[in-house]
Amino acid sequence: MGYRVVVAGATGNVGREMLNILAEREFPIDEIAVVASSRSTGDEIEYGETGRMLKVKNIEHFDPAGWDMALFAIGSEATKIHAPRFAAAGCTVIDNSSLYRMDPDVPLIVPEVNADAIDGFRAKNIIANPNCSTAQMVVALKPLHDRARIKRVVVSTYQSVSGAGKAGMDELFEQSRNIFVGDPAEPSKFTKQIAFNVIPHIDTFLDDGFTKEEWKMVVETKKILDPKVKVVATCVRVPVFVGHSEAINIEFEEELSAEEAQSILREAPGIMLVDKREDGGYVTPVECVGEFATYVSRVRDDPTVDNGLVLWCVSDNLRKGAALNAVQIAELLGRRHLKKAA
Ligand code: 2RA
Repeated sequence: MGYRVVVAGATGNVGREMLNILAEREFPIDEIAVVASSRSTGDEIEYGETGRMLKVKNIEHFDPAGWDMALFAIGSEATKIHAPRFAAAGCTVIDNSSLYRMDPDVPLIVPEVNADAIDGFRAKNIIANPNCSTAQMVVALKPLHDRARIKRVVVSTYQSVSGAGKAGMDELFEQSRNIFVGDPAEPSKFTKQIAFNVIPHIDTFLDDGFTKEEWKMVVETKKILDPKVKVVATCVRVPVFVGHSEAINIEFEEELSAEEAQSILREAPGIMLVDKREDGGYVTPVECVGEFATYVSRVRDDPTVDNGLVLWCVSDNLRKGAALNAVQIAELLGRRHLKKAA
């Protein structure tokens, strides 16, 4: 016996990946509904690569009563309207937007890091999925934090355009083509040309000069991993279609050599260590597309601080950074709280 599951926003980048991953991981489903805004109503979408076509329903008219859980990938504005409605009807919402992440009554979960925190979900019947750049970083930090207590993290991100949705991917494609043929390459989704360029700006600016993406990395890491960990981030958009990369400098309370960190990471859940210290002996974003793992490479001692390490971390932002983590939360929720008789 399986679950009755709704995927909201099924026609977007993340929603499609949610369907793919539910199918790939053979999530126990009795019935699945795909819902989206009225724009997509009536469209057909495949359930993974099963050949089974699902008709998109209008979320406005969808009655969530009797459905076990809903994976939301519809953005904060629509989430504000529909998440409380679904949750009140008894359908647990696993939300990919930023709306509830810092709500003290909503657990913010990365299963490899803070699975136990899910037990608080009943306060609102909503569970939040972290931002993509935070998710992969905390998976890499957790086993090192458990061993040597992290004091401070300095992270620079190299984030793919798929983090900005399909429009971001289209803009990189169109601009690249236009530049090749000599046509104008005006920015629209991004603030500057993204093709053959990098843009040190993701999400809106805050009063202190940081961007909201950078702020999210700070506050979400504290909520998921440890409020005592200090984080400072610089988030940069790069002309890569899928896969976020991060250069992470870590200061620990205790001594931890690069060699021991490699051994710890080799065994850590969700991590694939690829660190050969030779040409090509590291992972780049194109190699992580479609994968479940968070890849770690280039682990080395930082000689400029006491107890410091530097590493490189890459993951499929649509998967561990969004859809995979949401499905892992659904699996955890099922195992711990919504058990179905076999
Ligand atoms: C980005 N963090 O990459 C966003 C997506 N959640 O723009």
